[in-house]
Amino acid sequence: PRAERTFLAVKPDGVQRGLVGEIISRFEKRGYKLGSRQIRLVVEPVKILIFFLQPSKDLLHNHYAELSSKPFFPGLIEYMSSGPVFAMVWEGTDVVSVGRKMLGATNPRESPIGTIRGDFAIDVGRNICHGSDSVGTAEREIALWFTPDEVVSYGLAQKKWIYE
Ligand code: YYY
Ligand code: MG
Repeated sequence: PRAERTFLAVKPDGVQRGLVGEIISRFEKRGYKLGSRQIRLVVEPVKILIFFLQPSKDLLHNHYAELSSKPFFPGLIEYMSSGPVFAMVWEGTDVVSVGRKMLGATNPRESPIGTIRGDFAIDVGRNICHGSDSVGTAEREIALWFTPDEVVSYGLAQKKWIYE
């Protein structure tokens, strides 16, 4: 077991459907630690809220680079750039793989009940959340979405009650 970080994002449909709190809550209750402080708000002209980012198509092309030849890629970029995304860094033991299990399968209809996608989504192109698929991908995605000063380092008071 390793202490590691992952990049999670509530996609535009998850934001519009009011699922940000639900998704944060599941990771919080599990015992994981939120590591992102704030991100640049690039939704013009409103400069209101931290944690929100309407990703540019450039950012999304980079983020999903390995999928660029897939038939669903153009639709994926349209969908992901259609509104603000709630982007986060979470930290904890095996958070990349456990986080993926908490999200569920890519296709929500094949995702077990009890997972975020299995509980709240139906179509693969509206699967409400993103989670890095490996430790290496996570570090790449964190560096892509955040600057180093946007990631906080602090001790979690409940740590000794969660980890043995
Ligand atoms: O990591 P994960 O999000 O579970 O799946 P990926 O294979 O990385 O695909 C990224 C993203 O692309 C997926 O969350 C939805 C979309 N997508 C799609 O629209 N149709 C597919 N057949 C496969 C993926
Ligand atoms: Mg993926």
